[in-house]
Amino acid sequence: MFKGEVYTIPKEKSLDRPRYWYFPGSLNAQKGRLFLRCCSSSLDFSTIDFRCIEYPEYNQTLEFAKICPNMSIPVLEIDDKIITDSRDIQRYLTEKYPSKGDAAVAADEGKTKKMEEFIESCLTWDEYLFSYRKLPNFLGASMHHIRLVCLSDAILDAAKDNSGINIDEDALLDGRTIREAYVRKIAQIRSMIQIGCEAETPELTKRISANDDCMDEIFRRASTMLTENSGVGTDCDDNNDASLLMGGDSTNIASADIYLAVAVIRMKWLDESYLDSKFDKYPNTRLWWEHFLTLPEAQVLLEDNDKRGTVLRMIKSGKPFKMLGCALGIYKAKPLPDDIERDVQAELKKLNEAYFSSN
Ligand SMILES: N[C@@H](CCC(=O)N[C@@H](CS)C(=O)NCC(=O)O)C(=O)O
Repeated sequence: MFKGEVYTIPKEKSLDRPRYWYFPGSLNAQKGRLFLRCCSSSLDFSTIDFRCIEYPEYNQTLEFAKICPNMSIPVLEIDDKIITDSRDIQRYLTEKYPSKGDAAVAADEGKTKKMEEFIESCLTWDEYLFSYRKLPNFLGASMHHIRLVCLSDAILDAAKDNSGINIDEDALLDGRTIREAYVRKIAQIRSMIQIGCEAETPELTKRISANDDCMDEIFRRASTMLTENSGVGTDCDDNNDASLLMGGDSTNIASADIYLAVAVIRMKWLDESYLDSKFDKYPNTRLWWEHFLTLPEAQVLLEDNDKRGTVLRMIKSGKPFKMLGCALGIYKAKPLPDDIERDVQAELKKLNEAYFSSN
């Protein structure tokens, strides 16, 4: 839903060390942290300025929209670039600071093609649909509620006469005006509420089932890659050498491993029996996962997915009060001016049509 971009900024405005905007619970941000963790030694992980934001509040502010017009995470500021999409982050890092695993893949045309195909198939999995349909409904709905409160506060503040901002003329990095960016974002969140939190319609049931087929295809491909690249047999009986998806040195993670790992840990969090059914069907993928977790680089993924840390972060950022406020109807988005509301409705209609016509 939030396809980002790569923006080039004047060299004199570029930072002297990379800055990474993220939140540990975000799957796309987890990917980015792992890409950075696995990069070549010319990019020292310990020198990166990691900005863990208050999510999903801070990313809706105009301050954040100025670096990422979609108001989504992750964002990587590096060299003379601002990169607002995890796929673009992966491509940039693979080109400029390749991990040992990705460098080995790049040296082999056949493997490069296979890895690209694998990543593309991972990207067709609708992580949002999976996650929000599994999350307790009150939790998903309140997170969206928080987004809508922050979005309307931000656009209403910017539209005030004394704000010094012209929402119809001041443009963001992608050329959209502030009004356009906020109208779209509010419509996106309303559409996400319908898709992820409201009663399941027959159309949604079809999407959920297609999404399951998609995950099955990802595991089938992963299993085949393990057999072809690593010699790990599909039934695990013949060879117990743990290995990685692209083969080669089994200590060198490649991007393909990262795409699969973030999806696996998301499934583990939300529906462990679902994950087990995939591991049971493709047993060598279970072996891959067990091996992946032993690698030092994988520890950032475990850190990001630490359950105790997540609960503490939620408490610290006042989420329980906001959720209670949502339930009692006292924490709610301020109404939008008529013209903005009309634009949001029109955009919402377009988004829903596009979502249900694509498959
Ligand atoms: N295509 C983008 C998607 C990024 C995305 O959807 N990020 C989510 C968090 S996982 C987000 O920031 N959503 C907007 C919000 O929560 O307001 C990417 O891969 O980086």
